Amino acid sequence: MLTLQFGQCGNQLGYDLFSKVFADIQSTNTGVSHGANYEYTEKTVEKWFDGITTRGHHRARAILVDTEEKVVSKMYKDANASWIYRTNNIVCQSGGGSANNWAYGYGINGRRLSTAVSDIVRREIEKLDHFQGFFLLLSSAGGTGSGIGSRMVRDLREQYETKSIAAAIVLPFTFGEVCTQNYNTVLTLAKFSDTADLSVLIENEQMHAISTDLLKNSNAMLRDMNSIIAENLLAVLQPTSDTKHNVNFLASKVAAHPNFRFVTIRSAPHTPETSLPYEPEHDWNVYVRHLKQTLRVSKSQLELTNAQLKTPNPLPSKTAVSHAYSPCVANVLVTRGKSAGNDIATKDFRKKHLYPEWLTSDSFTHLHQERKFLNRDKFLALITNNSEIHRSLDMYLEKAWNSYKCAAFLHQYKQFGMEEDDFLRAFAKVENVMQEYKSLKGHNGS
Ligand SMILES: Nc1nc2c(ncn2[C@@H]2O[C@H](COP(=O)(O)OP(=O)(O)OP(=O)(O)O)[C@@H](O)[C@H]2O)c(=O)[nH]1
Ligand SMILES: [Mg+2]
Repeated sequence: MLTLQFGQCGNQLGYDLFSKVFADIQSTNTGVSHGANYEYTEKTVEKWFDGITTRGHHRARAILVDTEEKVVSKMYKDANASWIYRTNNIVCQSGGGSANNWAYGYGINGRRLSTAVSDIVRREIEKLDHFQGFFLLLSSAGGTGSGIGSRMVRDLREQYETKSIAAAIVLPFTFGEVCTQNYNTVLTLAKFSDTADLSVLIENEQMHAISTDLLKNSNAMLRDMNSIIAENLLAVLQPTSDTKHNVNFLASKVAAHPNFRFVTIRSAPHTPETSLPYEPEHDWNVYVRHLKQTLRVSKSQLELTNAQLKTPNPLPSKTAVSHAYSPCVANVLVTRGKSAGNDIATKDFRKKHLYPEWLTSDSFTHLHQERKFLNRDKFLALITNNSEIHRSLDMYLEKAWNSYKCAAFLHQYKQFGMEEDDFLRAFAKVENVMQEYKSLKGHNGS
């Protein structure tokens, strides 16, 4: 796999991701034989790294793209790291950033840097016997990650028609950040929904809430949120017992339909470091049931509960209330840790009512890895492609449209070559995707 990190968020998150990959292969409490751990480590290294330097550092197979030096320069100068980035893979022409402006990133900085990025991509792929696909990391709110990221996803699609492209896109906090973030988000989502095979959408607000509510971190910083994001992504991407497991395989399982390519990841358990020794040993099914609950739809605004922010309940609910679940196009459950083979019951995720009638292929996949993930006894991630995402899409659309109606900030985009038609096409694209998700119905019409 080849990872491309764009802008401040993409680069910071990428750094934390590679650090976690390394921590995972360094972890000692693996729960499996030496041989099985060796195989896991080999596969991990093959996926994320590209050889070892003469000083014994693993080299990340990654390309770093930014328009400000400060973030990337911090990363390759980290002398304590046990892994490093290849300095030749850094594309950074200091130009003071892209001013939180997608058009500036896409049209000006993207045009300036795209050939350099494409050259490195070609060089990296030529070195590989088996290329597993691209993995792009960026935020949708700024100008560089969103704009250059969008330009590169378009270019990669043109240059590598049959290769898989997956992305992790960080969505901004809904309040208190920059005013152009909603335009940038809509423009980014429009491009990725057309060109990437699979986009994992990550809500910063949700990550912040997990950090404060579940991990009891009263002063959650970006680094803390990145730690949760990186764990979620790795829980999905690290090797499992299925030998086909790679980006291409995941995309074919969870985002096979071209109208539904946005997914989210739910995971469990999340426990504060200090209470880990006292954490009760739940069996697998407590967590599986908990993850299923994260698919519940609240019936009214008043009943709004967010199962992702609760600790798993070891007892099944006794109340007779029948909950509605958001219709899903596909779900992939990844379980990591020791199991007795038949002690993970996944029938709840196979229930017909979760999936639309028109689906012909199998919409649920369970992947397992006996080796413990980051020293945890059990860790589960659900990668879900479901209707609930329409709420976030709708919110960004509405906010962007409200600004657009009064022509707010449009001149800043027109100045870099964007026209009203470009905006309208992006609005129409995302509106369409949002409506498709909103109108999904489960088997019995729920
Ligand atoms: N989760 C997370 N979000 C981040 C991080 N850094 C920035 N963000 C979010 O990303 C958005 C801002 O985008 P940046 O990535 O800083 O922007 P950029 O791509 O560098 O673009 P310009 O600075 O405009 O050139 C905001 O929504 C931030 O909350 C990070 O390390 N982690
Ligand atoms: Mg920046």
